[in-house]
Amino acid sequence: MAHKPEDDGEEGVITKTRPGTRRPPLYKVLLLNDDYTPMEFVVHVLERFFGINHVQAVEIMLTVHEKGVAVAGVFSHEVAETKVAQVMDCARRNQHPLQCTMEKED
Ligand code: TYC
Repeated sequence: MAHKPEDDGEEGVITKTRPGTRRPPLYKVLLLNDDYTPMEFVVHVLERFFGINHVQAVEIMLTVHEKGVAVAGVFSHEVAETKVAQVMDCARRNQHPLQCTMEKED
């Protein structure tokens, strides 16, 4: 299509982020360290409830073990709440003190 010299010819390309179009906030699901929960149990939880492969699950578990906390995943409020409940219920049923919380992303 013909266009003036100052026109870039990029017609119909939407670049504006519309004011008032807000994405829902995301929540980090965090695993906390403790001295008693077995490492293999934490790895199992990461695989089962977060769909994380074994190698990455070991990596995340070791990060929690060394740093005190790590992110298991980022989800909508409802999904994050479900993950926390599933982890806490599984830990309680197996009598491990593992703690899982959620935190709004900045
Ligand atoms: N610190 C625990 C141990 O030495 C292992 C552990 C890792 C516990 C991660 C909790 O979220 C956790 N057995």
